[in-house]
Amino acid sequence: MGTQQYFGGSLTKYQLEHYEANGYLVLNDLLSEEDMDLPKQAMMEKVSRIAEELYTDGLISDKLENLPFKYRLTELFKGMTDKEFLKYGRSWRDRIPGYYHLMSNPKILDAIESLIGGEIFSNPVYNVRPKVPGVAAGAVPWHQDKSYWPDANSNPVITVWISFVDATLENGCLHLKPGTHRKKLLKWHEESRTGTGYTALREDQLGKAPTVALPVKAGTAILFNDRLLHMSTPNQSDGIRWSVDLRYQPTDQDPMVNHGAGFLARSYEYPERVATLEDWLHNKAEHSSELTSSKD
Ligand SMILES: O=C(O)CCC(=O)C(=O)O
Repeated sequence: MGTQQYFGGSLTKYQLEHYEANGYLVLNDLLSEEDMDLPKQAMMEKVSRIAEELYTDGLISDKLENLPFKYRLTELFKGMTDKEFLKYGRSWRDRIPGYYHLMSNPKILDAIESLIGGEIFSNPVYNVRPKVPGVAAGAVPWHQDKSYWPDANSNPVITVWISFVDATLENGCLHLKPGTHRKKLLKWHEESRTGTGYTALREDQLGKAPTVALPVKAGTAILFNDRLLHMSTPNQSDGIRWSVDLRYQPTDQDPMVNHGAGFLARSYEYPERVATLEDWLHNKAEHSSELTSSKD
């Protein structure tokens, strides 16, 4: 492999030091309304697909097409149980073009480039999260992201959590424990109350690090290390707390194929291999042996 270009990218020295010391970094207003438009359309498309299915199944008589992004999904499930909601998953990972555009957004990749260099793989694990008021599965227990891929030889994996509405204390913003990224992977258990199977830690495993709550405006990104302890509280507002969490890692790490197909999001060495929307829609594996054999 040729020389990698490290520490291009958009983060300042101060931001890099903050990430290094605390294991996370808040990039206020990283994305504009325009950046969020296609991913938001993708979310709305998914909601429409769900509405169609509920309608066909006779569970609703009105698809509520005119309700806004922040409320429609809640109203569609009004009077139904968590179980009916969870049939569609606690978070979504569909191949809808707007998500590719989000994952390939240069503002996000520029920030990631500062942390891992310019050869960037978009990890297969990404979650679109409609945190709906009153649905217990919306609250996420304390955990380390690494607990979802304990055996993967991939380090670092950087989560980029992006708020698509203002995330507040009331609607269940992210909470984390600065500095805990230096912890080894803790022994977790599977949460059994909500039917989500979230990985979870016990209170007595969390240590003494203080908790920081991060209410942020829509379009803000929170980057964090995959060993950092974090959680989110229930949504006690009347609107949906929409967010998306993406993950990135260097290209020479385990692509975690058992989690799905990730994609090459940026490369200075092999720009012609960067996945197009069509590649992504077809789950084309950029790390296939055909491609990697010529790389050594
Ligand atoms: O969005 C949330 O509420 C939790 C997010 C989370 O746990 C994650 O991105 O790993």
